[in-house]
Amino acid sequence: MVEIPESHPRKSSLIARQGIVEASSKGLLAGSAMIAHGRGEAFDYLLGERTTESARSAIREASYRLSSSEKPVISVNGNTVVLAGRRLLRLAAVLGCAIEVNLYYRTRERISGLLSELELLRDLVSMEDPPDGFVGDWSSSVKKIRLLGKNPDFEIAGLEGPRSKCTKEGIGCADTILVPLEDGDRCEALIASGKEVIVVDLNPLSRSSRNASITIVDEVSRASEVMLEELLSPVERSPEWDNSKILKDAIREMCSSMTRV
Ligand code: PTJ
Repeated sequence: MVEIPESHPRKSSLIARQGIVEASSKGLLAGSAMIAHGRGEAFDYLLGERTTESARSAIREASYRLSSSEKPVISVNGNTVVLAGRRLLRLAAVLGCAIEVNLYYRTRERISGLLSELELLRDLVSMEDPPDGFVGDWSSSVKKIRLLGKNPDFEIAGLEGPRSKCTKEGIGCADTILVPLEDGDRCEALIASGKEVIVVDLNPLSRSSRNASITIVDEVSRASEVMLEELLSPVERSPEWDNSKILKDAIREMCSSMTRV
């Protein structure tokens, strides 16, 4: 592992890359994971690698819907576990919900490997300090998080092949799903099956971004940190949610960063 000096202006981006490279060499990621990551980085560069005001309002609305839903679930793929696994476990402990490993390029080995990774992280998170504002027994809330995905017993209607496989206990029965880096087809199918779908995607033009109930145009690990803060503050629902406005705001932010050159 290369030592990255504290003063390096792109330290967090380089650490994220290292994580992706290492996980890839362990066989945890899809073959195209680095391409997806690179695309995300390019959009993030245009956003100024920060959570914009409109992304924060999407995170606030998403927090409201997740905390007021009956059966929320967090769906994770390979890139998401590597970049934001620890932070999403903290979210799951606060929400009292399960995390399901659900892959686009599904193999039994990757599912097992990613679940083992999450089990390790769950042990570490259970020993961390609780987030500010959390009430209850942190360690037992973390240890209780169900990690699903190994034994799929349900199919997402309208999708063919291995990517339709999921568990009834998790995605199958959920009313609200947080799905970072989602595939466009699956996002459409989940929406069509009546679920609220909250997507985190740095690309405001992707089909997932355009189809989701709420789109958080932000980097997944950053967005997860902000969501934890929002979940632990009193959250309110917007009277009327206009997701297309969020996408337009993100595109405007990106265009204005280019004209500042
Ligand atoms: O682990 P698997 O098998 O489920 O496969 C995962 C990938 C990501 C390889 C697969 O779902 C895929 O090919 O995704 P796409 O179609 O390339 O879409 C990924 C989207 O996520 C793109 O729109 C990227 O801009 C965006 N993205 C990439 N990295 C991040 C991101 N969004 C938020 N945070 C990131 N760190």
